[in-house]
Amino acid sequence: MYLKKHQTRSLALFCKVVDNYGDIGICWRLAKQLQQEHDIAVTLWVDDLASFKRICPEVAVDCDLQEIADVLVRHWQNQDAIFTASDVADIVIEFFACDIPPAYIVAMAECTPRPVWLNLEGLTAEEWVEGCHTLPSPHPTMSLTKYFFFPGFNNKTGGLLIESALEQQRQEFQSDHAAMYAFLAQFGVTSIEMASTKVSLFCYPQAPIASLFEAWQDSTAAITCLVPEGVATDAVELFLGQSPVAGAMARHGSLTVRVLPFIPQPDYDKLLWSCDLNFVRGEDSFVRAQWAAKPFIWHIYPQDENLHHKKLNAFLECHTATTENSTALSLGWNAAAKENINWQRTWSAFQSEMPQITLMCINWQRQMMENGDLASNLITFCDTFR
Ligand code: TRH
Repeated sequence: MYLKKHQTRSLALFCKVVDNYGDIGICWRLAKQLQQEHDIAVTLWVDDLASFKRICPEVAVDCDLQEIADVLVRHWQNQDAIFTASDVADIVIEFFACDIPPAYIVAMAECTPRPVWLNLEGLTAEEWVEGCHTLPSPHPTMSLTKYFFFPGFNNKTGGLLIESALEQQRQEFQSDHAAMYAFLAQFGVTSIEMASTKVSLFCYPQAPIASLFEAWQDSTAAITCLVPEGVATDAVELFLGQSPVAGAMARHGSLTVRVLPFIPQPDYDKLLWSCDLNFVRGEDSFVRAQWAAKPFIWHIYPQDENLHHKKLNAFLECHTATTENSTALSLGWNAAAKENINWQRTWSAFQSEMPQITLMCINWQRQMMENGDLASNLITFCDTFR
């Protein structure tokens, strides 16, 4: 395992990109943070460099081994690759129960002492997670134990990913109106739009975007919707009357829609910080919206048999920054409402509550920070084996 001179510990993080950008988005944040804040030599094994490049333009898609931000990035292509005990890191993390190469597992069993082996699970607010967090799972045939590690919303879980400098960066950025304006102006946002209700829109294609756009067009206050290229393309194209490429824009009634390029991960944070309301999805943008301390509506990743509705309701129950109208919007956005939602009426009520919800979001964000950050909680757990 490759260690820099001063480093005493190594960690291998295995990431399979199941879909979209969240898998690599989360793993990339975690890898960087462990390297930078815990001084651990991190190797990130990832099977899809093209998805990685979308959120991190420094990635070379044709390179099997590269160093980015001091993290060793390896293209994980071959499940049958050969490994020996000397290749094994002190801490091994598989993300979302991805199957790490069998030879790596055999090599782990040959190590003395054994590495700490974790399965980093997906985020859910469901209560059962508290009972499963850090549970051991002995290997059926080898003398090896894997431990479950769950992110979550309270101190009975691993908490949420947050870099130590993020909060200060956010506060500085949000208190600097000129910086926010300069950031949004690069996407064509005008000073008049700057004074409108600014909304970022990141969702899955099945969201009822057309209904929301209609409500926004009829809104009494101006709304500027910033949507990354490739998101909600059909509805956005219909609204624009042209191809939804980066730079395209149109205004109908109170609503201006602007298509943004898909931006690098640190800029996506700035987008969330700059907007008054964020529509986010999946896991990573959902967490980042909470750190932005602004109101957000979550489009949860759809699962078979509407399993995701259970997860959505579990979150809405624990999230303290909700009102009747924000809950109605969330349920309607996820097709989880028992009755049809009147988008115009609900939006208008929600919009007038936004200042109050923003204060509630600031409190929620503080509450989440009290749980500690996921990377530190994970290392503290690993330290118990030392
Ligand atoms: O992209 P997602 O839908 O990803 C995931 C995965 O699909 C995964 O398989 C699934 O398990 C999970 O959802 C629940 O949504 P997410 O998690 O929000 O990830 C998006 C990432 O893309 C996040 O790191 C932020 C980043 N991003 C940018 O860097 N630039 C952008 O312009 C945008 C819109 C996002």
